[in-house]
Amino acid sequence: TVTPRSHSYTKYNSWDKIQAWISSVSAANSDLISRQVIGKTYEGRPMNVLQIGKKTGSPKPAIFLDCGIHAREWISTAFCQWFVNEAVTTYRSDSQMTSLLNQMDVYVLPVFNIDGYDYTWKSNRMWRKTRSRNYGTRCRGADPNRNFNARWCTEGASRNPCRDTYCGSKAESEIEVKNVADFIRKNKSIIKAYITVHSYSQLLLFPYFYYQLAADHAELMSVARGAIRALTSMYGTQYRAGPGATTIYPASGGSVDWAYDLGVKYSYVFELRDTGRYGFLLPESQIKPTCEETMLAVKYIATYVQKT
Ligand code: ING
Ligand code: ZN
Repeated sequence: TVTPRSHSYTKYNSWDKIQAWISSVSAANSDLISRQVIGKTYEGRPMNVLQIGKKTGSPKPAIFLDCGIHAREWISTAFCQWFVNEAVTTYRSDSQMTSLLNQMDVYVLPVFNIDGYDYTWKSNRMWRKTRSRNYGTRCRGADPNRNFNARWCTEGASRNPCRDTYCGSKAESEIEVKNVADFIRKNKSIIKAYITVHSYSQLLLFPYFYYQLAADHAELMSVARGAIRALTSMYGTQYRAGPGATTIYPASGGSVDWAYDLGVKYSYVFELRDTGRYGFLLPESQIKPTCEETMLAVKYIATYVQKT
């Protein structure tokens, strides 16, 4: 078997189901997948990264893909599961996937903000942040995507722990952010691309989220345009591409700017479906088409990076 029979890729899955799936999909595909725990969340849940690729015995160039940095963006988390399943089921039959996984590894973090994700299932569907305690207030959590050390808390972020964009008490105050940053720092010589998946707005964004063009702006823009062309070819879904600050809004402390400044040149943010009709509450009927079209864009970027 290549994939656990009981898992549904066309439904949203609770953390318990995702955790069981992480174990079974790794065990059932041990030729392609290795898993490692990069640390625990604030509430003690293990953060698993799946390394997907042909095992060659020597380090390969890699892509880091994370989903679910924001708890309520359920389609993001669904996409990472879809990606892993596509990788293991189309390796050997799809020439692009085969070549990619022969030459590169994809490190997938299926749920970045596990505590928050679990909270959206059990208590508050619209929760965004982590679940850490803050000093002097009952308000919990910080925005993990304002907590990276990239012009930390200078714009598009709040110092108020009760706000959704609270930047935290200092950069990497959130243990989940520290775990991911440590992992990427440790592997920075092999990580060639960083892809982080959010919803919603149908955008493909890249550095910077502050008012400055990236040194690689022209190349990042042209790769983004190619990725969007691939995505749109499937169902006609319209996307826009551009640097974060001018395409969506300025923000500091985001993982994509941090990864880019660390030296990961191909750093991208997806904002998946839709454009606001359902927003974060995207119906399950849209999981399949959203993931299928997004796969084309992610594979386009991955193949570009592989050939560069
Ligand atoms: N959007 C992102 C947010 O954190 C973003 C946009 C991405 C900002 C990367 C900064 C860096 O606000 C959503 N929907 O969360
Ligand atoms: Zn988000």
